[in-house]
Amino acid sequence: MGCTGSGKTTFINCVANAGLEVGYGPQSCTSNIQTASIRLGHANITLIDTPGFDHTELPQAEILKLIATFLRKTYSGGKKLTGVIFFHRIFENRMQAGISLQTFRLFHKLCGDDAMKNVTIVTTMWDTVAPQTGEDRLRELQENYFKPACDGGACIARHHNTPESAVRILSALLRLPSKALRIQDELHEGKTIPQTDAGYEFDQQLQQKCTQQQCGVNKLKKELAEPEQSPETSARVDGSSRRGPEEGDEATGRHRQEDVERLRDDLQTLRQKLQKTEAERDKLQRDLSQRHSSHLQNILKHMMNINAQSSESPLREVVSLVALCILCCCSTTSLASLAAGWSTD
Ligand SMILES: Nc1nc2c(ncn2[C@@H]2O[C@H](COP(=O)(O)OP(=O)(O)OP(=O)(O)O)[C@@H](O)[C@H]2O)c(=O)[nH]1
Ligand SMILES: [Mg+2]
Repeated sequence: MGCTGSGKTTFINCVANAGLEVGYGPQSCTSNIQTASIRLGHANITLIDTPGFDHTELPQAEILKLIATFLRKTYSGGKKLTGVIFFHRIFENRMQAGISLQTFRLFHKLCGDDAMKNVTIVTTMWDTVAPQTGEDRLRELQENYFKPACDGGACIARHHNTPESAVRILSALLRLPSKALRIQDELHEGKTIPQTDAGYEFDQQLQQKCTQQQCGVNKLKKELAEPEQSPETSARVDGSSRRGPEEGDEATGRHRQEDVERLRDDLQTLRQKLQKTEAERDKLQRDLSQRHSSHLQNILKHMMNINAQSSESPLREVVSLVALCILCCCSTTSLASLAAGWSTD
């Protein structure tokens, strides 16, 4: 697992000669779970490739659902994982690493603390950085971002994009007893995906993104309301006003005209940014609202089940009252979705 473009599929191809499609552009490549088999010593191994958590086309919720569903099925089929690999590109600067690390938090919740011993964080793309830069980044990752996972037993390994290096990483994992991931246990217990630790983490990240988008929108709106003069413009405008009459009205007029055109372009760019940010925010809010509706639907269904099974009238009354309270707390949107959900049952 890992971010898009971190080298997941390339790793599998490298060791299994599987010929799976790898990406070469900015778009995500793998959109479904795919597997490849190899034999290492006496062990038959199935390598499972997943789409990146930050897929460029598919929503993150969809990726989480895809992976969780796959893991639930393998668990029900009596198969546990021997190892889980998280891929991270060593060249990532702090900002790119930010996205990777959000992804890693989700990955950590999905695996759970108990499975950390079966986790290897594989750093890729060592050939694209100067050796010292790579070493510095690795140290920073070990001491900060991946520290909780390493303290819990996870290992960090370097992959040099060769079959030998991939075999070394897999062989180390093969020595471990297989283990169920946290999300597998949770789903087996009957939780829905949003009720799992990974689902909760995903919800938190979604809300955080929504708040950030809202701040961005507010900032852009403010900038549009009071277009700020850049220092360059101010200097030019000030310079124009200080110029003596000897430079003539024509030059001053031309400079002013240029300033006005530049400001108009800036405004146009800001408006486009605002539209894009608002669209992203609306999408996030829709996602959130849908998730909350499905949470509430689950709670209500559960309560109705209790109600149907309970023969004691005081309990039935309490359950009905709580269900009514939940309904009252719902927003209109949630109610609409709830109604839609009920009517399909
Ligand atoms: N230079 C270099 N390129 C690499 C390395 N590993 C992978 N790549 C390149 O990185 C690009 C992305 O690799 P993929 O294997 O498709 O990445 P992925 O993680 O499967 O990406 P998604 O399928 O989009 O989630 C490809 O062009 C690979 O050739 C590496 O170690 N060094
Ligand atoms: Mg891939």
